[in-house]
Amino acid sequence: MAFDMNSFSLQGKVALVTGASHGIGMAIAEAFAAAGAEICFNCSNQASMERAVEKYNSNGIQVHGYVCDVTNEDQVDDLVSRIREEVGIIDILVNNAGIIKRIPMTEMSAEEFRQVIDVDLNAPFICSKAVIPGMIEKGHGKIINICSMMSELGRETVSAYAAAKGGLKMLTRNICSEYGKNNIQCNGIGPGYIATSQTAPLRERQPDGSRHPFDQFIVSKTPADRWGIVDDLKGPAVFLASDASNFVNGHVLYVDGGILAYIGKQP
Ligand code: NAP
Ligand code: GCO
Repeated sequence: MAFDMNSFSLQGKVALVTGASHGIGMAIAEAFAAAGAEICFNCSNQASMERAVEKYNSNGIQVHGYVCDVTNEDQVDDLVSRIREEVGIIDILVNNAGIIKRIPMTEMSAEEFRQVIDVDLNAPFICSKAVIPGMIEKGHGKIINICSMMSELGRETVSAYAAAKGGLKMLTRNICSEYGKNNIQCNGIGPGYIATSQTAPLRERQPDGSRHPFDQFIVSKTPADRWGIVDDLKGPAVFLASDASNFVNGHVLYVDGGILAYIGKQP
């Protein structure tokens, strides 16, 4: 059968990208809009949401912006209901909202650990659980979980984040296992080290003007010889949100410039 490039189109689809007030989420939402989707996004506060709507609009993108704490099940259920009334049943969910706390494990409080697990793992469960019934009703759905290098690797100070992102990889596989029969595909995207506000502390110039040691370390570990940028995630996200990936399920697509494949430059 001749390949139809329209299989990459998101025309007529309703997408919810959580935490898309900036960074990776905003880039994915922009890509989905370019592919024809109707864009809904949420973030944690009104000011951030309003700034983001202005930014989308300045780029010619109409969006539906909402304030919703993804860790609060009642707020998420209300969000999904509102979107259904105002826009339509959600076809594509991207669980992107996330936080990180870089604290040595023995100095991290249990509450701080729980906060990271809550946003980075419990919230994707809550949001996925809220949208799956509508996807079953429509006969199709796409869930994309934004995982991480830390779904595969650990490093000092990110115990909560790695535990959450490792769990998110397995939640991805479980949603695939449980709802694949309903024509719902659940995959992950594992960004490498991407230049956003979340990683800004790892790229800060030193007092003497030199590059942050971690910045140099990451570039040395990346075959692409650079940090990723949010635009690097656009194509993979559209692919996993589109009909072009209807037989791809339970997979984590690493968009990392090759870090996971590479032992690292000889010192
Ligand atoms: P970011 O710039 O810190 O943005 C995080 C987003 O999540 C913001 O929109 C924030 O909303 C939202 N958010 C946080 N807590 C929330 C909550 N409780 N309810 C609703 N929204 C909430 O992060 P990023 O670098 O773009 O990362 C986005 C995702 O990619 C995260 O899951 C992160 O773990 C993952 N990731 C990032 C990298 C990287 O190198 N940057 C690599 C791999 C994976 P506000 O604007 O209201 O704060
Ligand atoms: C860190 C970074 C990473 C990135 C990303 C890598 O402190 O190691 O924040 O965790 O955010 O998750 O894929």
